Amino acid sequence: MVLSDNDIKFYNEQGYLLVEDVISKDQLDEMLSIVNNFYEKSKAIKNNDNIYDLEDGHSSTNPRLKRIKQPHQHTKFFWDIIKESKIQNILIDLLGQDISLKTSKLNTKAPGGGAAVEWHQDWAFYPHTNDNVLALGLMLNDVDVDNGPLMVIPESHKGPVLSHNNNGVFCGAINPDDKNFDISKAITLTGKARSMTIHHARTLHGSAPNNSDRDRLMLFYECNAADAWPLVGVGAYLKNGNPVDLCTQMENQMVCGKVNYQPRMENVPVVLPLPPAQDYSSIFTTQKTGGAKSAF
Ligand SMILES: O=C(O)CCC(=O)C(=O)O
Repeated sequence: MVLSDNDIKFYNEQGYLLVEDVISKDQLDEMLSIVNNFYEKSKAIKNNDNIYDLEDGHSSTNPRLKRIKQPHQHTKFFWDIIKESKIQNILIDLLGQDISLKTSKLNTKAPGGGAAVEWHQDWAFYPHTNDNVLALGLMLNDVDVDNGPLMVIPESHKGPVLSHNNNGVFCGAINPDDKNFDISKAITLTGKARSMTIHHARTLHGSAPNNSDRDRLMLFYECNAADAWPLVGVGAYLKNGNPVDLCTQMENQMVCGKVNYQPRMENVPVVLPLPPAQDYSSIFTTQKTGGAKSAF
């Protein structure tokens, strides 16, 4: 075990946790060098594609990125690091022995106003048969109050799933005026590079624009117990064109243990993320084209 009993109790009660020194300094250096290469390559890109979400003002001389999508699929290091650091054992402590990785994303939040992520519950994007589902946020640089840290509402994972719809479409964010949303309860998760946040899929969270002069590099891994099956595949999470491809995808995304074809059904609140917003290719475009009301 990597987490203490108190850590696990805290996570279960509060719906989030912060852990320090999750990867080594050498691993961080290696990651930053790979990230640097992504930035270099982005100089040739003019529009969002299957790797990059660009920030306003992006250019070949001043690369500004919102996100590098699914880095573990482009660079093996981002997959191997899960096993070669404390990450896998942290996941085992929280999710059990059979664990699947749904997706990864490096939210780079550019300096000088890089995009906010409006308040939401990941669960609203991908309800599962049970809620043994979480997201890890590994900090690749220091995250403080100025560069748009992740904020969470403690215990919100035990509360309702708030509406993430606007004008009849799934807009990927709650309405900040929702009576079940109390921003005064928000906790800000700051930390040194190599720290990692963990939040339950139903925990309300969001982050403000980055008004500092530094990026905010947080690498998110979204994982679930293998017996938690997604109910509706939001594009990036379930690409089941046919049953053979579905099984291959499920095998390929196992962090450890075995695929489980017997979903554990629990009495969890579910609203499907449908109908989709006009551009549902990422959370940023979903929130923008779905007309999400900003809390920031
Ligand atoms: O980058 C952040 O601060 C939050 C990311 C997030 O919640 C998401 O991408 O779903």
